Amino acid sequence: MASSSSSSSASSSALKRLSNLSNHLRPTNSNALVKVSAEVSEALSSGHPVVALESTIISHGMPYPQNFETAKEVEAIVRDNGAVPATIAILDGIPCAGLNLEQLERLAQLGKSAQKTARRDIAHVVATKRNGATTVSATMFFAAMVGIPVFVTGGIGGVHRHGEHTMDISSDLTELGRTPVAVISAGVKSILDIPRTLEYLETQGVCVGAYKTNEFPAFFTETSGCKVPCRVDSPEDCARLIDANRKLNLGNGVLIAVPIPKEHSASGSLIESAIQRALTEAREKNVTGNAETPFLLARVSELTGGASLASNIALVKNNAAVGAKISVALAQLT
Ligand code: PSU
Ligand code: MN
Repeated sequence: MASSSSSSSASSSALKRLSNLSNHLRPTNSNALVKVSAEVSEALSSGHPVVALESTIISHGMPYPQNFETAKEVEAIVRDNGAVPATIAILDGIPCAGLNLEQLERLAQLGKSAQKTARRDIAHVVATKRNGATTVSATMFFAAMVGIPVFVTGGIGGVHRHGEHTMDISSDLTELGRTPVAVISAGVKSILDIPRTLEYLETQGVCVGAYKTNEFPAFFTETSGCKVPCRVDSPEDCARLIDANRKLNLGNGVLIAVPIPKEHSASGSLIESAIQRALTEAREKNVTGNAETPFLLARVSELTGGASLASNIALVKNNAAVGAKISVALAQLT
C-alpha cells in the first residue's frame, strides 16, 4: 500500500512535470508570434483569397531600385487578379505577414544587409531582433502558420550542381515535403541540378504540377528536358489539386511550375554560358553555403547584361497573376 501510494505520488509529480513540459512545448498562439496586417487579417477571416510573397527575392534576388518597383508591381498584379498580397519578412525580430509600402521599401533598401532567412535562421533572427528576408522555406513556414495556402515566388532553391558531393540541397525542398502550402514558381534555375532536384522532390513526397505543359520549366527557359507526371491546365485544375492535397491531410506542399512566357524567355545558350562562367567563379572564390545562390544570380545578371534580370522580373509578374487566379479558384472551392 505504502509503496503504491508513494509510487502514485511520484507518478503524479512526474505527470505534473510532463504537463508543464508539454505546455512549454505547445505552440504559442500564432497571432501573438506573427504580426498580420489588418488587411490580410480581415481577408483571412472572411475567406477572401490571399497570396503570400517572399522577401529574399527583394533583398537578395534583385538590385535596388528594381527590387522595390518589382515588389510593388507584383502586389498590384495580385490585387488586380482578385487576391490580397501578403509579403512575409521579419522586421526588427518580428515576423510580419503583409507589409506596407514603407516596410517594403525599407527591405528593398536593406538589400543584402538583411539576413537571408531560411527555416534554420528564423529563431536566430527573431531572438536577436534582426531584419530577415525570408526565403521560400521560411515564407512557407509563416504562410502555413497564419493560414495562407498559396504562395507566389520566382524560382525555388534546389539541389546544387555537384550537390551529390557537397550535400548543398536547399531547405526549400524539405519544407515542401513538410508544410502544406502551394508554391507557384517558374521552376528551378539551371544554376542548379534540375533532374536531381526533381528526384529529391519525389523523395519528399511533393506533388509537382507543370502548368499547361508536360515538362518542368527551367526558370529563364520554358523547358528543362525533364518530364513531370502531373499536368495542370487552368487555375481551377490547380485549385482542385491543392484542395485534394489539403483534404487528404497529406501534410506536404504542392509545387506548381509555370513556364516563363515565350516572349520573355532568355536565350538558352546565352544564359547557359553565363551560368557556366558564374559557377567557375564561385568555385574559384570559394563561395559556398547560403551565399552561393545570391552570388550566382547576381553574376548571371551581370554577365548577360541585365537580360536575365528582365526575364526574372517578367516571370515573377506572370507567376503573380497565375497564383492570384489559383487562390481565387481555391477560395471558391471551399
Ligand atoms: N532562386 C531565384 N531567385 C531567388 C532565390 C532562388 O531564382 O531569389 C532565393 C529564394 O528565396 C529561395 C532561396 O528560397 O534563394 C534559396 O536559397 P538557397 O539555395 O540558399 O536555399
Ligand atoms: Mn544551400
